[in-house]
Amino acid sequence: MGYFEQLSQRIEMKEAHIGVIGLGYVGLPLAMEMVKSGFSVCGIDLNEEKINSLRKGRSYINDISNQELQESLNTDHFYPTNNYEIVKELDALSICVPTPLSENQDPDTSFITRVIENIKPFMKKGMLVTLESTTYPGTTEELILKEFKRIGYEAGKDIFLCYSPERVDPGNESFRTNNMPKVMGGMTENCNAVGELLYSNYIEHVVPVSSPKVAEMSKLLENTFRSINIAFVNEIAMMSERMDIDVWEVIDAAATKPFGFMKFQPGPGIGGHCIPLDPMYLSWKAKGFRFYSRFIDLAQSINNNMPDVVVSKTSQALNIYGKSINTSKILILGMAYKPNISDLRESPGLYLYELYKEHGANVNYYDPHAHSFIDKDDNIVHSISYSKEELKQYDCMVLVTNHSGFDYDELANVGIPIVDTRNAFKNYDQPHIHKLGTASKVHKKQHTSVAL
Ligand code: SAJ
Repeated sequence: MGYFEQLSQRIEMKEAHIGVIGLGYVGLPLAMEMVKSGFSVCGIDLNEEKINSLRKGRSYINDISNQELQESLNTDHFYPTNNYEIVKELDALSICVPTPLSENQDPDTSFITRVIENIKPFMKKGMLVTLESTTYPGTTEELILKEFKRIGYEAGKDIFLCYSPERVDPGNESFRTNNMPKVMGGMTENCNAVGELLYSNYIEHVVPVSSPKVAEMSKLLENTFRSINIAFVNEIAMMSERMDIDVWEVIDAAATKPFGFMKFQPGPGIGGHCIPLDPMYLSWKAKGFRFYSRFIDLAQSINNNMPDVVVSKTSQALNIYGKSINTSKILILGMAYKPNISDLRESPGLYLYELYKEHGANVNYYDPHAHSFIDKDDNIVHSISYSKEELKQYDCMVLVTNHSGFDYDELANVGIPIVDTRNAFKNYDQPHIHKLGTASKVHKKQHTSVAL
């Protein structure tokens, strides 16, 4: 019996021992689904704090409760460790490590290459290895297959190699790891078959494609699509403001079209660990084929320029009251990169904080979820404690993240200028509220008087 048949049988009998490398917001939920489907799972992460926390039944991932984690530990089917030697006992590995950008905005695949170096000494023939980290087309072949060939393994014969992009959307109650369709691209048909055989035990819908490259490219298309459309609607917002049209009303009207349109909304820029980064992986790789994606680069420049657009809008709003950003007291409302979460990664609020400071403002922020951050001078900045009296001391408030927990009625009635980058104050049509994508009313009146 060949390795393919052996591994397939161990999977069918649920005797296969699976490893998940990287126990973050992707790896830990995946490991829990594997345990729930009856497999014995080893969670590998070099961060000892994470391993100790997991062993004590304490989850550090919002989507995994302590109870769910403890239930997995109680089954004796989940074993967290930071020791790669365990790979010798395993039949399959899923790699879920970060793929950030380097200082000069190039892909940083060092986490992937470090995993491959760590597992190579303990690999054995007949294993399935699946990479899940978002990355550029060609990564699985160039960084993993090449290394396996070096130790004499042939894909589809004595090693099975797939790419299956993660689609975890933290906090999304409707689409979780088990019911999110999962694209799977194997190096060979055998690789695809055994990858699909394993994953279909804990993922409801596995979508096989012809190669890892197709799977890698599909994930980047998903997120580059978002980045470009967000940039486009940001440009429409700036255009509408110039033309004295309310972009939010325009978008709501366009969104009544039941087909052929998808609603995106302007904002102060894009944050998170996916949308700002993933398109750069694609444009970087394409350049190696002498293909320069103007769409991706243009979208990146528009989105990355949105904090400057908001600063300019703030300057206009203060100017109406004879003030400038310099020496003004500015309060940023919401620092997390999207509503009702605490995640600050790449958040536009962080860039705005630094820009207002550079323009001489005295800046604070209030965010009920994100309690503090480290600014670019390595100072810890804490969210202010909130009170209506406290708000009156500010010259301007800037709504950056529309958390549902904000009291918009109270904020609107403080009476100081508000720059609203999310249409959070859509029900308030007062002149002191200056919405991104609409001309400032008081400003427009002055403009008309000049015309007379
Ligand atoms: N944003 C806008 N306007 C929009 C949509 C988003 O300015 O119309 C901004 C957000 O404020 C945020 C950034 O873009 O700062 C990213 O927002 P996002 O809604 O794309 O949220 P993410 O970063 O959590 O993206 C993830 C992605 N999921 C995966 O990669 C597995 C993305 O593919 C999902 O579409 C997205 O979640 C989602 O829909 O929630």
